[in-house]
Amino acid sequence: MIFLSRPLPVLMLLCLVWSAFWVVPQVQAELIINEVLGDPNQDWDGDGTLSYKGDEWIEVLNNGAVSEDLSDFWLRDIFGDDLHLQLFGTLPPGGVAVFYGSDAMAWQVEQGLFASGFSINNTGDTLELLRTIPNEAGTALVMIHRVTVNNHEVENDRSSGWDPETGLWTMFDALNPYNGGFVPQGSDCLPSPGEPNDCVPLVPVASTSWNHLKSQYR
Ligand SMILES: [Ca+2]
Ligand SMILES: [Ca+2]
Ligand SMILES: [Ca+2]
Repeated sequence: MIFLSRPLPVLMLLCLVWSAFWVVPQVQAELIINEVLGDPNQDWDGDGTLSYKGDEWIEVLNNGAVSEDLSDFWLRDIFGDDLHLQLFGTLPPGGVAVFYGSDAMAWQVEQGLFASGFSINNTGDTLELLRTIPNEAGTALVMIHRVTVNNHEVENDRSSGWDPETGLWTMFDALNPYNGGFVPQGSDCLPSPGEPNDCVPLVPVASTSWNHLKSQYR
């Protein structure tokens, strides 16, 4: 695979082409950024340790009618020109896939880049999904979807994403409820990495009355 055998020149070329195309308007996206968690407070990637870089995650959704080869897609934030991750795998129509900061760090190391992960700023950030498009010069990178997360969305274990019921960008704050006045408001739903954004509430531990508790020990 050319990309792996000569990673840096190809990456540099893609960055150059990207910089030339940065004003290309957003096109109709079939793959979209579906959910983002930028301030992890638990081991979301399951590697046994909590990492402020490795446990960030970004989920994508295939809104189209055909399977997508995810290696044509890239993620980055708007601070700096670096691409943070070339996606991998395939995604059927309606499917979702989650990518962790640790995936980005592994890819960055493979490319000889600094392992910054997704670098989702905890005071808010804008994230972009790009697609490799063949053209006469070879390939170009086109930005196909962009989302912005605000300061109150990027707090411990809050995620935000598209509500499939309303089609609106919402916040999944069941692990860290938000009662402030900024939008999006909280939904009391759980983050759902790798799953559709259907609302799953936090189930409270079963409670009992004091009289019922006393009756158990008489
Ligand atoms: Ca982890
Ligand atoms: Ca962060
Ligand atoms: Ca989800």
